[in-house]
Amino acid sequence: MVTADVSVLRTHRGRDIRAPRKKRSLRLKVALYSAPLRVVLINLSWKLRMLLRMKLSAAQIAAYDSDGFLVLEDFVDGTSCDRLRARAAALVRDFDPEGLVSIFSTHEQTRTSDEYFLGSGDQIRFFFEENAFHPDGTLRQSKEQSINKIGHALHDLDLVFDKFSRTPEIEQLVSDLGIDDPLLLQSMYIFKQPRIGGEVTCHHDATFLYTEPLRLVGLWFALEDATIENGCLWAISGGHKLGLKSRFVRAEGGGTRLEVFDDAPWPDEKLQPLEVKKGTVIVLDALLPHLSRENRSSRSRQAYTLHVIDASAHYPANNWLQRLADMPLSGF
Ligand SMILES: O=C(O)CCC(=O)C(=O)O
Repeated sequence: MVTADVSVLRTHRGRDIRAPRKKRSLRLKVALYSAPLRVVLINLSWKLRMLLRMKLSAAQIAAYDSDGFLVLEDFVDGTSCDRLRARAAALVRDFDPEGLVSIFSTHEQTRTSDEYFLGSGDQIRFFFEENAFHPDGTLRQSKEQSINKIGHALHDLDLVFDKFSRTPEIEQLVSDLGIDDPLLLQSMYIFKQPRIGGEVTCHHDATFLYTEPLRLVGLWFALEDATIENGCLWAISGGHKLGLKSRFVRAEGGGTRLEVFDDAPWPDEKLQPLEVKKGTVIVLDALLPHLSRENRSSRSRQAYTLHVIDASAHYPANNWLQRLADMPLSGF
């Protein structure tokens, strides 16, 4: 024990041997300081380890706070992107569209508020491009070329998507951005089909996925190069400081409604294109205004999005996206 070390030490012969005065005081100092020193050193090394493990630098976190988004190139390797694309293609191949006429479009929110859409929070469901159908309801082109997106619980129901979504890198990334107790809320596979890939109008994610307080991070993974021609994301840098404009909620009598808090138009002139390479992740603040334009090119622009919330925040019961009690949200 520390006290025995610095006081009287006895030999096996029972003779007192005291450390020379100078040496004893040094030992005393070490004893006095060793416990707190140890705590400080342990803390320092823990902080250092945390810092080293951090995905983001202080400058990147500052840029995210000021711009509302962050572009991280080469976040995912090409093979993982290809694996996800192959899995999405297989899901579409196995999907039978017979009788399904739910067409997702942010222009027509009443149409999207059908049961199929509202029940998709804990399912894997398929949503068609608005321009996919002839007036008689038949598909203009192949099923594979007509799907707008798949949502919204791919990360929980499909092993390949689960593996892509639950990596130490993503966990560390959202932790660096202050999500301490993460829950993977929503996943979407977005095809942005060649020639008919529809526009996603300007919005911020908090309109659709709201928490109190706002604790939501959106991750947009480019699975192919995204350019202006094939419909890359556009964002208003700093626009997350404009505040919450609206909420897309479940209406009391069924369906959905848009609760508007601020109907001022978005400052479109400030939109900037985010052209990125395959493997890049774009991190989006919950309030960042962003959009994507139509894809009139001959190339698709496939992307995967994942939205993570903090378990400490309240998730309102009137958010459009809900899950049944038998499939609660989980973390990494
Ligand atoms: O990928 C896109 O085209 C738009 C996606 C988007 O805006 C979103 O997921 O919030």
